[in-house]
Amino acid sequence: MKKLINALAVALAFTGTAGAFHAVHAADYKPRIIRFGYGLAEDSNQGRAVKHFADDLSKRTGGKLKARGFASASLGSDTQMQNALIGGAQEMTVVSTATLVGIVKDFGVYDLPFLFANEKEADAVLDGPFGQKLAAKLQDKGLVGLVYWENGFRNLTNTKRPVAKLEDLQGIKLRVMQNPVYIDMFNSFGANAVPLPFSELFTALETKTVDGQENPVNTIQSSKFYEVQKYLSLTKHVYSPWIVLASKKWWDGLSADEKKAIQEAAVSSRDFERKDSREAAVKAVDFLKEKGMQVTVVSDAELARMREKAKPAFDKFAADGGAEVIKDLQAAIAVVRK
Ligand code: TF8
Repeated sequence: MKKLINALAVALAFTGTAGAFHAVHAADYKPRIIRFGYGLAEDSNQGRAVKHFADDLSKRTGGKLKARGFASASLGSDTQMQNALIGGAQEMTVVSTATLVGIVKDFGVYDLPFLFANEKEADAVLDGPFGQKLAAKLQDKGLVGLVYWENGFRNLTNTKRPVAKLEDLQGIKLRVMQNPVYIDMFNSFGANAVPLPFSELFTALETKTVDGQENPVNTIQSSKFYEVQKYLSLTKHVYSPWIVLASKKWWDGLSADEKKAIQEAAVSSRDFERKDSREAAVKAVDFLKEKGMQVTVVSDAELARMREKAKPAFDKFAADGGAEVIKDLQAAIAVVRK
C-alpha cells in the first residue's frame, strides 16, 4: 500500500496538479447570447450559413453559447454593424469586405476587377497568409476577422437594356457599394455610379432612383431583384468575399475555450457556406430566367476590354497607398496559379 501511495505521489509530482486534472476539467463556457446581424434575407446563402454557425456553436458548447441571427439589416447596414461591433453594442456580423474600406483602406484590394480566375484561387488566397494578414489589420480598429465566406462573383442587372458590351453601360445609373474602387471602376466603364448601402437597394431599384446594380446571382435571387430588374449580364467582374467579424471589445472578455469554440464554428460555417453558395449559384441563373430575366453572357473579348478600361481604378488605388497590397495580392495569386 505504501508503495502504491508513493508511486501515486511521484506520478502527481511529475504531471503537476493542473495537468492531472486537465482531462476532467470542464470547458469554460458562460451562458451567452451572441447577436449576429447580417444584411441579406434569412432565406439566403448568408442566412443559411449564420444558422449553421449558430447550430454548430451551440452543439460545441453544450448550448451555452447561443448565436441569434438578425437578418435583412435589421440591426443596421454593413457599415453600421461594423461600428456597433467596434463600440461593443453588437457581438458579431458578416459583411462584404468592400464595406470595410473606411476602417482599413487595404480591403479595397479585393474589389479590383478580374483578379481571381475562379473560386479555388480565391479560397487559397483568402485562407492563406495574405488573407490572414489583411484580416489581422482589423484588430487595432476594434474588430476580429474570423473567416472569409463567399459572397461570390458579381454580375450586372438593370432595367434599361441588355448589356453585352461596355458601350451598353453608357449613362446607366448603377448602384455600387460605398467604396471608391467600385465608384471609379463603373464610372470608367461609362456608367453613372451611385454609392448606396445594400439595405436601401431594393427600394432604390423599385422607385427607379437607380437603373441597376451588381451582385452575385445568389443575392439577385434571395433579394428578389428579379421583381424589379429585367436584364442580367454575366460579367463576373469582381470576386466579392464576405468576412465574419466579432467585436474586439467583446472578444477580449471571452475565455480561451469560448474563443476556440467560436473559431471552430466559424471555420465549419465557412466550409458549409462555400459549398452551399456554389451549389445555389449553379441553379440561380435558371431560376432568374424562369422569373423573366433576360440573361446576356458577356464575351471574353468584351471582358478583356472591361479589364483594360478598369486600369485607371487600379492605378488610383495604387497611388492612394495601395501599391504594396496590390503587389502582395498578385504575388499570392501567382503562387496558387503555379
Ligand atoms: C452589396 C453586398 C451585400 C452584402 C450583404 C448585405 O452589394 O454584396 O450583398 O454586403 O452582406 O452591398
